[in-house]
Amino acid sequence: MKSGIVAVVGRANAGKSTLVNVLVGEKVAIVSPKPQTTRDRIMGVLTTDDCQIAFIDTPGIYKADNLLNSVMQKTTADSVNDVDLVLFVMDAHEGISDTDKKLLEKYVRSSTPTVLALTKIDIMPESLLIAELKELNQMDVEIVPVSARKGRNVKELLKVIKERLPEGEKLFEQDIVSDRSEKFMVAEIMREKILLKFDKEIPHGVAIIMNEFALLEDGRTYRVNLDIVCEKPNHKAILIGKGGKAIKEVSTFAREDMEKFLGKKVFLTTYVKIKEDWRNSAHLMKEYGYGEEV
Ligand SMILES: Nc1nc2c(ncn2[C@@H]2O[C@H](COP(=O)(O)OP(=O)(O)O)[C@@H](O)[C@H]2O)c(=O)[nH]1
Ligand SMILES: [Mg+2]
Repeated sequence: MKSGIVAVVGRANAGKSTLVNVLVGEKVAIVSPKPQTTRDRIMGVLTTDDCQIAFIDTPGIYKADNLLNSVMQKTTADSVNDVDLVLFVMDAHEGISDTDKKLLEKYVRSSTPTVLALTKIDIMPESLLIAELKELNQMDVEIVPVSARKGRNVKELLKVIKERLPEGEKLFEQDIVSDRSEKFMVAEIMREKILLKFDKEIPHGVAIIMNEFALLEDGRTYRVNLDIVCEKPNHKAILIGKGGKAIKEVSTFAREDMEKFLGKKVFLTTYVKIKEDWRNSAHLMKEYGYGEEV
């Protein structure tokens, strides 16, 4: 059987997490239209009759402007060491820049096999895709155009990846789909809804702290109590909204998705707190679980 570890890299917002979720067949990473949605390295595992592939979703590549971002960059860089294959994801509908090409070249020249996924083909004209394929033609890399959102050509991509992986035994148990706990995903779902609802700096300055994540005795209900940590008093005011309207709305969305994810009822309580400039505090970041192996 084929077995291996695949690092998923590319620019922020390229569509890496969406693609990993589709490849694995379950939601292992949260997705939003904003860059820097993924803060940690998250592993999603696909096990079939003839292969086991562990995809490592990464925060992606961009310029770091605070300590949290630098830690995320290091996470991305570390992830490509000791893997069997690099899956480079490019947002094809955005167009391909020289920077993209240079970055890709770096991976292509390395000793690790690299596959390029050109994604978001559902929202671009075919003529642009053809032009891009032509432009990338001289590079020594297998290119697979896909749409993660529509599930187009994902099977083909999987086939190309599989062909390039070594023969080996399973590294993980059959039924493992992620290296993250349910508690972690529930916190991430809260963060995803905040990313979807609020703009600009607010969601990027938010961390979620889980105070309680417990299955009640009835076996059907989780009690979830969490803090939404933000950076400034005016952020707190916006997060809560007039008469608590905003936080109520976002909590309802989060609860519904948590219930779907856990397959149980969720009793969710949230509290908004301020920790000024936590993204530049090594000790607070550690407390919130960033930059450390889990
Ligand atoms: N139309 C379209 N949008 C996509 C596709 N893949 C991802 N997106 C969107 O692109 C945005 C960024 O996706 P995400 O997976 O979070 O990107 P990441 O930062 O690389 O992990 C989200 O709004 C996604 O819904 C796709 O195949 N087609
Ligand atoms: Mg992501």
